[in-house]
Amino acid sequence: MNNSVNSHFNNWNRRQFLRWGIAGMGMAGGAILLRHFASPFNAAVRIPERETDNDLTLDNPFNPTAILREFDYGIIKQENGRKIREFNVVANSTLINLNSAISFISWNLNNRVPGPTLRATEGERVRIIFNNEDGHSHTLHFHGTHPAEMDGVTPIRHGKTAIYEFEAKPYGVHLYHCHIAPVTRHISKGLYGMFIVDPLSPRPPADEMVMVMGGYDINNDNHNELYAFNGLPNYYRDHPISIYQNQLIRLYILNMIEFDPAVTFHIHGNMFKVYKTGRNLTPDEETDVITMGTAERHILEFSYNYPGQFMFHPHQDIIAEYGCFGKFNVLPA
Ligand SMILES: [Cu+2]
Repeated sequence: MNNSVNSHFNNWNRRQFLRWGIAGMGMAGGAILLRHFASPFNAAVRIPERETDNDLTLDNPFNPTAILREFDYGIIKQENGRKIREFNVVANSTLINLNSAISFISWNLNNRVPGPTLRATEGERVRIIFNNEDGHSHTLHFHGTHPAEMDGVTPIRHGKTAIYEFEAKPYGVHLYHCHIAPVTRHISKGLYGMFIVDPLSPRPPADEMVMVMGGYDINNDNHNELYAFNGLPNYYRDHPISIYQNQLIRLYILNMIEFDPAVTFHIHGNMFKVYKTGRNLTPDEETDVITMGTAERHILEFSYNYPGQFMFHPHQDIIAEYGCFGKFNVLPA
């Protein structure tokens, strides 16, 4: 079992723990548990059991089904009476198998593409400890507001550590990525992830999931040859995402595709409400296709009234045909 799998199970246990509403088990994440426990609604959300993964034949260090609902809340520390939410992010190079024929040396964060979905609440002090174990210089540049010295554009060399610390604000869906030139290359190799800042009064309960759209320039010609949701091309085509009928889905979506100026996202058989950049608590519009330039991100909310399988994909269909394609498997309520 590698670390990403272990951390997945830790997160999964935490979620189960929340759902069951058992208090006082005493663990490092106690403060986190209490904060979420304060919401009376989470217990109402049902998440289908994960099917047994039969995809180990591809032998990848991460699993998009785990990435989908995995949130990294960090570790809570108290320093001089102040609460700090601390995250650890490590850059490295890892060979990943994009399909049965094509391997690719990714530059990644915490051994996965996309990197961990970091999550905090508005106004919290966050500290990101960034260790660069990769041979190239990298950085973590966050979107959202922060002081200039925390902007993550100063190269961090191999073997060095940087600490980024700032107040998480404003609430919404943000991102982080390496900002070393050429940025196209550092991003498309895999150095990016989502940064969710929750509003002080939580959003309603939902089956929450993350999708990050990425592109792979296999032959360094500044064009993408393959695309993916959450790291592996066509993964959710071959492993449809199980969701329950008539249950609210809250999808945090981010476009990190370089070289293509913009992509759309479309779901079949349904409409979704759009919360642009997650910066509102009421929807901005309702549609079934939304356009995002690189680094644009939104919250989409929907629920399926009919069971069965429904595709989702960008409506630049060539991008869907080269890997950015998946399905929801809607289970009867
Ligand atoms: Cu980099």
